[in-house]
Amino acid sequence: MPIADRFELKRDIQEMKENLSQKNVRMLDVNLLLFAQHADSETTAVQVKGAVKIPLSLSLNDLRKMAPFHVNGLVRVEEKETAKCPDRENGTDGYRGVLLRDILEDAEMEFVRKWEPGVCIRVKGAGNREVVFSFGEIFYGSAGRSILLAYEKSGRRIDSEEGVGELAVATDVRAGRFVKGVREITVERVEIPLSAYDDRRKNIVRPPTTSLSMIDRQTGIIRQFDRKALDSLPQVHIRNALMAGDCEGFNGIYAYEGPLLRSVLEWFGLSWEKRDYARYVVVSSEDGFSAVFSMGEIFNSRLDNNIIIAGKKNGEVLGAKAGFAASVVGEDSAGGRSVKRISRIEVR
Ligand SMILES: Nc1nc2c(c(=O)[nH]1)N[C@H]1C(S)=C(S)[C@@H](COP(=O)(O)O)O[C@H]1N2
Ligand SMILES: [Mo]
Repeated sequence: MPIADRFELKRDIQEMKENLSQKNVRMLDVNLLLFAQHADSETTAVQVKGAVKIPLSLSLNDLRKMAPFHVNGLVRVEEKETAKCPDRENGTDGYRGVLLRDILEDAEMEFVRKWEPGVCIRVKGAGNREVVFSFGEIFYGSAGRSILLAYEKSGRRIDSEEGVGELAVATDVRAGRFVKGVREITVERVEIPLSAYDDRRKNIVRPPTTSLSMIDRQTGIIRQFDRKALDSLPQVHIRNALMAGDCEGFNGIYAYEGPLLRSVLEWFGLSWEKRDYARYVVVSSEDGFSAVFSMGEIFNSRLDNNIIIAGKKNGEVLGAKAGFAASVVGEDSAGGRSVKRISRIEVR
């Protein structure tokens, strides 16, 4: 039912109620309310689209038929403007719904293997709210088991005029990526062509890198980042990064060392205060291999302490194959976002 018709229905209900005697109102109220809610859930749907094999249109009732997932006692903390603003709790609730990961699996992702780290997922909701998640945080990391499209909040069904349910991110620090009335889930990929497969076929060996370019697409600011800059930032150690993938198979478990991607962005001039959850960071190499990191996972996750731009592996500077810097994500279950010979870090 189109939104306009629904409002009409609600107005009709109001009129009928006004024409009835007080005695009968209560019972009718309940029945009409149930009818109106039913009409809402049947007609409002979330569209799952973009780079998927099976575009989906899911109503609240469709979601209820999918594998359920719940998070208890989730404390929502308000997103704040500046670091000086006090932190405010915005309620604690249990959420029941479907993992964003499971919805995407049902829709079947179009990009696979080496292509998938360059994928991101854009979620749009009521009031034109828009947030981005990286493929990696949903499918490689444990955050993927905390991002859900909820249809029930503390035992009560979530009804909305626009869109469906509420997107909750249990591992985020503040609720800046929570989205009410979810309308669209769109799978996108950065338009960087992948020549890594071609390279291998033609036996092309790319030279090691000695610096990389950092670019902010919005401001146009460009800066070169080199080993000296890398060494000047606080170093983070990742003890056990699993290097394995669909394409390369199991390579091993290694210790890496380098600054957080967050520190590198801060060096560049992009601080937490300038975060925008509709934006993301693309790390890429000359061979077109790339990985996406969402602004949320870099600046607003309790799991943020593990995305590094590594300069050392097992205590030694990286070899020629990895260049002077490679991205490493300690939390990821595969080496997909480990971009070797990084030549570019772009904020989109
Ligand atoms: N620049 C670049 N980095 C890359 C790749 C690539 O082709 N080019 N392959 C990725 C993939 S798919 C995997 S599984 C790992 C493989 O790491 P290994 O070569 O050390 O096994 O590196 C990743 N980093
Ligand atoms: Mo891979």
